[in-house]
Amino acid sequence: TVQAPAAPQRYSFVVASNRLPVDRVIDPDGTARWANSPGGLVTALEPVMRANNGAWVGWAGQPDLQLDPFESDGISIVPVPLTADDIRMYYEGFSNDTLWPLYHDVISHPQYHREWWDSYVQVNRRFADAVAEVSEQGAVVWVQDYQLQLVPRMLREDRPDLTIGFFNHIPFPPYGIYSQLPWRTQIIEGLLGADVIGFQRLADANNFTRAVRRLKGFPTKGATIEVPLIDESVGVRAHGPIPEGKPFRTVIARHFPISIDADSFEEMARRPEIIERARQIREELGNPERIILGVDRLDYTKGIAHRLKAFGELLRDGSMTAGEVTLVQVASPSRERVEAYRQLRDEIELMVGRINGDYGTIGHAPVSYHHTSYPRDEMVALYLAADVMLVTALRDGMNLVAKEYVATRTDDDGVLILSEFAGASDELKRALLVNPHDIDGLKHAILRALHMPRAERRTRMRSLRRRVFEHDVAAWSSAFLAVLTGNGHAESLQA
Ligand code: GDG
Repeated sequence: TVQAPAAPQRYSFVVASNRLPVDRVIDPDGTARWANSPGGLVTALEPVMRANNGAWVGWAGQPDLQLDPFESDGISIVPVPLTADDIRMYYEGFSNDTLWPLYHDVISHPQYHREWWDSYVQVNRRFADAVAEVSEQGAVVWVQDYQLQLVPRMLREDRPDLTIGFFNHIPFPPYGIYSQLPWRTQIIEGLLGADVIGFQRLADANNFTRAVRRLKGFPTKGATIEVPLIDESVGVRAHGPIPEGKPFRTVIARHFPISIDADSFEEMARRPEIIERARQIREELGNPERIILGVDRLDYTKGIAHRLKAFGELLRDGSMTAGEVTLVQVASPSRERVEAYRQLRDEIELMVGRINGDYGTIGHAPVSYHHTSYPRDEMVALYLAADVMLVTALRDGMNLVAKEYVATRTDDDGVLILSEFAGASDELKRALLVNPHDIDGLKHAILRALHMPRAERRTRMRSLRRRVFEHDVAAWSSAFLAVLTGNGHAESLQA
């Protein structure tokens, strides 16, 4: 006898993101298991998931893996499979080589390929189907990020009963740039399927509403967009008569700056073994007077070359010497199969080699460069060891590294240099704000940070810490979900 497949379990709160918050790890004895990857998003959403019968829909990180839903550390996981071709065209192609550079002000040239777009549509459809299948009647769905921008509309068409939220973790570009995209209208229509569309900065939300006006002509008032109920292009079919006086649904597009689990960073920063490790790091570097730190995925948006240029020139000018100051740069491997990232790696490593070759001594390399991904403990020890944290992004949705550095500084010490092109600069106003394109300005800020008196460091760091602890990632998710359940027709979620 053939057994009918079990009916899928259904959930009242469903999060969808390209990547699941779990990693498949192989133990030494060869058995595979799942480990939760401890990102801020999971930490923030875990309590909401538990209180509301929640599930997470996404890709498990490996090609061609057909998996049934499972539980990992109390989180219900619904895997969506991707083939090797999907990964090449939807993920590495359209997401990371079209949308990523386009949304970051075309720092690198976006590639436009029609077969990548077709794959993006197909995979978004697969995600929408998976979400629809596991969402119970009237559920709240929260779709994450630029890989899944078509999912809100697809879901609204199939499941008008759902309340749908979307959050964009990266910038939304000005219309003059956005309008390059051959599929610009379809993406706007995809997003407008949501009840609430969240962005990092006010400027991102404004760029989006402007694109809506230009491409769809829908009226907008502040954060509110009026989407006509007779317009099927945004996934709305009027069921029954259209209410007189309100022939539209309202979509809210506004900013909800994301944050970190500040308490967990602070807790780690107080552990004696991590404090000891910070001391060791300084010693291993040869006890320089000052340590400057950069921590980034190796990405062209992060402005790593700009910071190396400024640092190299300061050594050349004699403003500091290799023995006095060390720049520790962690560049964690990222998107290594995308050509622009391979070129970037060569460019950065050439610069590091030049600086160390020109200004290093036998005992001191001015740049301590690490193309690797460290465990979280080591990252916190590095933050503690750093007198100056250098964040020089050319464009960045938020930049969590800046907030993590601040959260670990329980000693109210350390100086944050922060690019005004990172979303975090809207909040972290007492950092030394810089324009990373202005190399002289950047050099000036580095010198100012290196020589800043203790009293000024303390006042600035206290103010930064207040902001990060008051607006942590839990505050971010509850703010978003409150607006979402207020605008959709769902009951409010349990906190
Ligand atoms: C996107 C947006 C937005 C990095 N290297 C290691 C490591 N990391 C961790 C950091 C931080 C995270 O990765 C990076 O977050 P960022 O926010 O700095 O940047 P993106 O990866 O580009 O993130 C960004 C974010 O989404 C959230 O919305 O802020 O603007 O681009 O947490 O600590 N962690 C460990 N080892 C490493 O080597 N353990």
